Amino acid sequence: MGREEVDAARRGANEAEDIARKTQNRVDLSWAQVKEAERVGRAAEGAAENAQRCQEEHERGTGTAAAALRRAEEEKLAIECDWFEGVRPECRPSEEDIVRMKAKYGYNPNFLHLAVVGSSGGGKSSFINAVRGLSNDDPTAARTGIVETTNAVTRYPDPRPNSRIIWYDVPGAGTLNVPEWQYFNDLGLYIFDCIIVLMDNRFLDSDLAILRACEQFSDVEGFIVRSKSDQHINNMAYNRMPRGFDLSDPDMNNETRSQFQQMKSEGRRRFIEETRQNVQINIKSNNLSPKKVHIVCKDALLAVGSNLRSSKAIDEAELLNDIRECVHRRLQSKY
Ligand SMILES: Nc1nc2c(ncn2[C@@H]2O[C@H](COP(=O)(O)OP(=O)(O)OP(=O)(O)O)[C@@H](O)[C@H]2O)c(=O)[nH]1
Ligand SMILES: [Mg+2]
Repeated sequence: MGREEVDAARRGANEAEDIARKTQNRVDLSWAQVKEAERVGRAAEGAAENAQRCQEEHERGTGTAAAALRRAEEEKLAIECDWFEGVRPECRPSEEDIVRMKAKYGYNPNFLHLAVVGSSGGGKSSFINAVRGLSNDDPTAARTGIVETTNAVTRYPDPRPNSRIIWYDVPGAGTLNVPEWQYFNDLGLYIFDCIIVLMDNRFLDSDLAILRACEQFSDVEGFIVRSKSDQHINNMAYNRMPRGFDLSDPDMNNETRSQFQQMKSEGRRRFIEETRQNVQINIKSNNLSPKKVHIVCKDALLAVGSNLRSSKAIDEAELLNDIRECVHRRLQSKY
């Protein structure tokens, strides 16, 4: 082989080597690219699976959250409806609350505990005096009058021998500045055996809230009593008399006197009818169970309780009897 031919063969071999190297490089590169692509592919698949899982979890989570939100909204709506209809959420006292309140009020398991509630000046203290057989001026009586506002729950054991009743004079919601629907729970009225709601002119929101609570707490028996019947009947009669009529006139002639008596019996009939009607309307519109109203005045209560007759009496005998029956029933259930 000539020199030129050797050089050409060498150049050819170099070129071939060069091409082979470049090809090998490309092959290496493609292989690496394939591997990288595979890795990226696997990572992408993993990410896709993750994304799918997340999506599903998210959907499940969103579904659960949406259902919980729907339920919460329904409950809120129901509570709001109840609220506007006057039904407040029922909150039950704990065992500790009951123990604390019983200790506070000197609860004695061998006795019955009867509370009298109602508006300020409605006649609560006078009522308690009368049912305990005391007139308002008795030295052991609860203090009464326009300036003698009872502003703390006060305990009055019944002074009659063998009586197992303890009376409690409970200040009105307005006196204590307690919201009417918290009044029952805040004052621990759930510990009483019986609650007498004494209304003077009309039901207060707190009276209705207490009657409602008595229905929820089946252990507490509620009574509705309208007080001061003598005063209301007198006022009705007075308003129907001719102008210038003066009840305290010592020179009043017999005709005027008998006209006033006639107005009083007419007023008494209307007062009883209107009171019974109004109470039933209030009970119905507040979704309370039917309940009778006892119409009383302090003088007739005191007289009837002492087995005396009273021309002012309306429901006093029936009320005292109903209270006696309630006491009897409760004492029997205790033993
Ligand atoms: N005519 C008449 N007056 C009554 C009757 N009951 C109470 N009163 C009078 O009404 C006023 C208020 O009576 P109280 O017994 O002090 O009323 P209360 O609900 O205890 O009043 P507070 O403790 O201030 O909330 C007093 O002047 C009583 O004499 C009643 O049946 N007939
Ligand atoms: Mg009082």
